[in-house]
Amino acid sequence: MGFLQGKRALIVGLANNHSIAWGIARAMRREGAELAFTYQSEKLAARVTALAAELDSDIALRCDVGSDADIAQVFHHLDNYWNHIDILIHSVAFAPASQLEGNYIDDVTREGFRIAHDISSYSFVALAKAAHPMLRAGSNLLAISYLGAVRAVPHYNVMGLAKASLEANVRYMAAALGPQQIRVNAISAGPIKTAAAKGIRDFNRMLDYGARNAPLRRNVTLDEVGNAAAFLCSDLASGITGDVLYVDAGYHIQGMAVLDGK
Ligand code: 0WE
Repeated sequence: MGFLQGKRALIVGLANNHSIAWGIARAMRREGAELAFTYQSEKLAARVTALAAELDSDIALRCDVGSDADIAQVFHHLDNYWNHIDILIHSVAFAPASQLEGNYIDDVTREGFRIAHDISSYSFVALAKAAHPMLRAGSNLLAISYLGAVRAVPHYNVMGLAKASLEANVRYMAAALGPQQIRVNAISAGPIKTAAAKGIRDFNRMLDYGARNAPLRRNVTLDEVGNAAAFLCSDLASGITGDVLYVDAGYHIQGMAVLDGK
């Protein structure tokens, strides 16, 4: 029997079969969870519905996390299928493309800052607020972060501030929900070639740099992030809350780039 048998997971942020959300969904389904999904816009409806079906789910609901009305609708609809939610996955980030290149000081704008923080951080607590009536003791919330939250990564720019906010959100949410035995954590994933990554200049070079300099001398896979997510949201991790677990082939522990390629 899987270690998520009988658990119900709502997964926000699935776009295609390269999404981190897909790695998480697969691992959770393998461990016995029942799944529901949201998708950002009508143009993703058919694809997400088909992916949901691959994992035996017939629940795919439209939700733009920038809209409180959309978020309210999701839980209103979900109420028809489920009477509680055990797991909520937030795997969503966005900043306008102009914010993810060039010099931080030169290129950051008030609007870019606002959008990055709204979609990438506020949306996590907005979903938690709306989900709250369906959560119960033992429920788990999980967000996906990146090293740029705590280190200055070239070109990550205002997304780094938004991920720092997301990680602080994890701590404040964990503190607020802990007394109800609801846990909140994040995974800080190493770079992965997702659809979002395709819009980023020099992404292949970043992947290559990571693979040459991480202790494991490679990048991480969707399955590795998925497995860690399944663990954190399971009763196996019942003592862990408010934390950020690095799933990055060890990259973040290095103090210097590898010398001479060794
Ligand atoms: O969080 C991210 C990227 C998320 C993201 C991606 C896009 C591309 C398309 C947010 N907003 C947008 N907006 C778009 O218009 N990552 C961890 C991947 C990533 O992105 C980078 C990275 C890494 C790693 C950007 C610059 C430098 C490194």
